[in-house]
Amino acid sequence: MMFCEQCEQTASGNGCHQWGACGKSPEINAVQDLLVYCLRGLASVTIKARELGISCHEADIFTGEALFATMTNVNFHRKRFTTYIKRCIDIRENLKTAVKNNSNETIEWLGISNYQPNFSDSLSLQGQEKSLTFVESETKNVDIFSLKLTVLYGIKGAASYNFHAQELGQEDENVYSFIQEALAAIDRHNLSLNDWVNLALKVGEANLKAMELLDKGHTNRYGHPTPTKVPLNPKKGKAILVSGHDIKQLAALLEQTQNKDINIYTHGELLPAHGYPLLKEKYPHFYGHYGTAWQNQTKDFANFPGAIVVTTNCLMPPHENYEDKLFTLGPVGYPEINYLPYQDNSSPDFSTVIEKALEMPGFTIEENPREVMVGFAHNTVLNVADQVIEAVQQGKIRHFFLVGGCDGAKPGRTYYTEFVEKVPEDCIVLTLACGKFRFFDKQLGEIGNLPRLMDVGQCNDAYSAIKIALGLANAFNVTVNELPLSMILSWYEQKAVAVLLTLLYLGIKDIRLGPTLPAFITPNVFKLLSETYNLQPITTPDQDLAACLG
Ligand code: FSO
Ligand code: SF4
Repeated sequence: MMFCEQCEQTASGNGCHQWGACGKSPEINAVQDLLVYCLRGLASVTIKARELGISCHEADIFTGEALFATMTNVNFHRKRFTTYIKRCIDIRENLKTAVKNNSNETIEWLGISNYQPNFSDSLSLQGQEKSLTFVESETKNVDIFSLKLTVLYGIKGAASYNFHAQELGQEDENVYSFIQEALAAIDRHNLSLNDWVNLALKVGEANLKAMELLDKGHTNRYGHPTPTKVPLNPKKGKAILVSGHDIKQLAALLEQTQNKDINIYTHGELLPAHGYPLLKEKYPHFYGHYGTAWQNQTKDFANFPGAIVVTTNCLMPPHENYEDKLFTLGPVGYPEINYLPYQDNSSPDFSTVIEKALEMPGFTIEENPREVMVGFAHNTVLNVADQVIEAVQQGKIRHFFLVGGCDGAKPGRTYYTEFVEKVPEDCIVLTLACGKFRFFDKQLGEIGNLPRLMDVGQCNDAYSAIKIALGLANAFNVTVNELPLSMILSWYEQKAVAVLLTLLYLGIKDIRLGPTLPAFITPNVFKLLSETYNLQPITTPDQDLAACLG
């Protein structure tokens, strides 16, 4: 028995109860739930410690990484969760001691903050019990439960972006403290439906800040993305494939593979990394892109003739025909799969990856050249804002569509391919995240000098799309909702939940969401969101296009 409905592929659209559609077993689900339970207990202690001016940095960073590890397709390794739970309790108890030493009052901690798992007994069983009690007690008010889950899943997404930002040296105390306040709120029973809606919108606000920090981390280190052609055809030679979202760890691998005659390829959400000029200039062996979105990895990874590193989600349970060349790092993990140790300077040690790549044949034949363009982030697009405005005023551009979000295996996701194919020729398509692989290599041509298909970046670069929308709204002297812009989004996991909450926090209306609505959103909560924001499910490409073009 298990309960999980945090992602779009949740079984039959109403929660995974026997086994995760993502491959997560009930045992792993239970230890993840136990970790989240312990993080909720740690959050209350951290809030008190922060009030007393005690440094909470260790708890802040740990909470982010631990939440990240519980997201869909990140970590399937029970031992890693045991370690996280032990560390969580240690950090909590150390903070309690610090609180005691810094306060004159005697503090009565809530039961959840005194909880002590029994490490000599099954943590899965203990997690299952906590999870069942939580679900049973919360389902008395299904709408509040729905919003509690929205907040929990949203902070998982925000925490993952914040984790990357912190790796790049960008931090904001307010984001950490909000994550802890939201975690602690899950155990509050005195909040109204309205309070929970407001808390969910605050998740969106915190996520906006986290994405902004991450954008700053990327652009400060690697420059602003510029339009860049990325080869899709492999070239002869030894090869390493890097998947996930972590550009810092990709950069560390590029550094460690210099002058080794190994070409580095991106996979999935790392495609936009080619747009960062300081990576391209410094590392000539940073070559091209291989494969498409995460759900195709069993085919892509099996066929890749070199070593493969997965830096974040979405990791699928590996097949035996490629597991020996697969490596994970950071919060990612799978039993028996190589996990990279970290060096003193906080970069992973990639020597085993390099050895594996050199042992393997690499690509032995050249293929005909194929390429895509990346690099249409906020700096690039807003630099040509004058051209965009002129084209709109002259009637050359009728409408902009942001067709972005996650990909996945459901057949209904062909909607997005069809939608882009049907977008009229006087309209521009902006895209981001892994959903773009449905149409990323389509030749949509140009309007004037502007490409009709522009890749804004990864899912966290929703920040860039927001900056572009705000920049254009400012230039046209209208609000974002008044721009000739429609957002057609696809979601899969908790980062997408965080991004959606950010858009709602910004008051963006008329978003179309698919391929299905989240199972954790009740009809009442959805009604509320549709009445306030006109959030609506996708229908058919023809019907939605006609409605957007009015
Ligand atoms: Fe995709 Fe996976 Fe980026 Fe997600 S690779 S589905 S929303 O993790 O984060 O877009
Ligand atoms: Fe099911 Fe998604 Fe949870 Fe996996 S993460 S168990 S697929 S709801």
